[in-house]
Amino acid sequence: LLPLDWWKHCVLYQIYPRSFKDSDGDGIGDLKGIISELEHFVNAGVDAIWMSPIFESPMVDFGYDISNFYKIHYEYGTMEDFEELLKKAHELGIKVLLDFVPNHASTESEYFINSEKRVPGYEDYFVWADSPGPDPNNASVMRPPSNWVSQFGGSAWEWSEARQQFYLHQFAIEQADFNFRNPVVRQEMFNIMQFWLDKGADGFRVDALPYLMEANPADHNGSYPDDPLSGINHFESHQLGYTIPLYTKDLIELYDIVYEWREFVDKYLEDNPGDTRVLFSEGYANVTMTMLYYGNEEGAVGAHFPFNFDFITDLSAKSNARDFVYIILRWLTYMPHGGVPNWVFGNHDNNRMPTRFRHNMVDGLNSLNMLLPGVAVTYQGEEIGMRDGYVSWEDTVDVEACNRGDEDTYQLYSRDPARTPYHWNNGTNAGFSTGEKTWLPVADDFTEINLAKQKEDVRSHYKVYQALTALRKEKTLAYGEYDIRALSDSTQYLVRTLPTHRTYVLLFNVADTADTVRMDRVPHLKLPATVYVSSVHSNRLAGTTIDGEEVTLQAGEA
Ligand code: ISL
Repeated sequence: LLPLDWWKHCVLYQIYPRSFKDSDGDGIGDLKGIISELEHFVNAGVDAIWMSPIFESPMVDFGYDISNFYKIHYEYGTMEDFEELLKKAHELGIKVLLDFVPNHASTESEYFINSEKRVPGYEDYFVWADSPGPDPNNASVMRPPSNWVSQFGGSAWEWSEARQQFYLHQFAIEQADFNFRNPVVRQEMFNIMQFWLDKGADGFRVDALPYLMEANPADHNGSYPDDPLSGINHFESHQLGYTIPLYTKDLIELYDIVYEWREFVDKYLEDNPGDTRVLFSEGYANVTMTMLYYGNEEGAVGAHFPFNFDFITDLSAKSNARDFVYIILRWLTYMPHGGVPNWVFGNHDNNRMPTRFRHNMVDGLNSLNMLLPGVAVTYQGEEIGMRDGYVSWEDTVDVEACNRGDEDTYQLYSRDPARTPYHWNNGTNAGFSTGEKTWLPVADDFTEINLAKQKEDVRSHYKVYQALTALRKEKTLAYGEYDIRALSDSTQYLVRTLPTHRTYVLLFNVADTADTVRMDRVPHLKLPATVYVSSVHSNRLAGTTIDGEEVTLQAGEA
């Protein structure tokens, strides 16, 4: 067995820097805070971290609106802090990935300011378009080029008085979409990646890829075509298989750009030998379009992997064991030959895992994550079972919630509940900050759910998590075959086998009632079997054995 390349079986942990750890008491997390807690990753068994954007930003979309791609945001620290973080993480054997946001830039960026003024070289940096004319009902308002709607609500076109044209923004008004048909923009993206790779970053999570390109007016009589289904929301689009909208998402041309980026990082590695630098791509799309990020049938290679959001979009507390098996096998079935799978249970854009599923499923879900083949992704807090925080309308800061919501509906859209500060302990602000006020309120269950307590408790989500990451070092889990099936509507098994090595079996009851299953239906299982890890509320302790024809699993037990 040849050693696996570092990223192929790593535990990847997403840090949301604003909410991880505040070192200076301003109520906002920062790089020094992350540096002070690097040991957490070693203790938890994490191999790599990716940080949501840490670059200069007016913070309309909390860092996803970048005004300078080459600078660290002042609230987060300095370039020296970043260099120190990188050095210390690397000393501890932890890889560091950055968030690369190629689709758009802040309207406060030099790029945009220059483009709006038509400074030579910048004229076509963004997607600019003329208006078809003034609104017939209100001559002072210009009509937008098309009916396209932004992801955050409202028209995706914004009028620029200065330039007397509209610019496209598929997200907030302050996030202008780059024009990827312009070779100067394509080159600048290489420059940005090169800059951070030269600093020593191990790779990138690449943001919002499905939106990279839009229909070309040249193919539509010189104008941007109206989209019959523009503005359909994310959830509705998903119901319809994510094939819409037609002209602003999943355009086939965008994949070539991803393949170019892969060539670029591979070339970078050739010129700068060392450990593999990676690209992990972000995008919600149907399975066929998602798989194209890995590469295509013609042999082009893309991202090292696209994030697998199926546990977020296709499974919930309502799913039964057959749904789980079906959705897991879908990814593994559609994945191209040689692809590395990955499993994501939450992120800063979606409700937290224990809230979307059930609290009693935390350990079972973490077990699936860790025992399935490939990369296990953890969003900060999942290792201790953090739940959504309550954020009142007054405290709501998420641009999507503010744009689309009002006091009655904001909770349908708000991403703030998944972004509340990390629970380190039961002290002031859960140990996140010594400040008076934190940028988002700390969830009030922090006295019950926090890292310090879970380190002390004899059994806790954190200890289960630690045991699981330790178990991943076993060769069977890194190299072994998998077999996954439903034993009943409630319970699934996952078996991992490797010749001459120990076999591992996960049993997971996803229902909210107990379930009894027959052991002779689990292939490769030899009784008595030793329990290595079991959920916090299980009656079975590590080291005990299972030896009987039937096993009863409590609700949510693994
Ligand atoms: O969040 C979504 C569904 O839950 C997506 O539609 C999401 O908006 C899309 O995948 C892009 O998200 C990323 O880029 C956005 C930023 O607001 C998100 O935080 C980021 O993850 C714009 O940069």
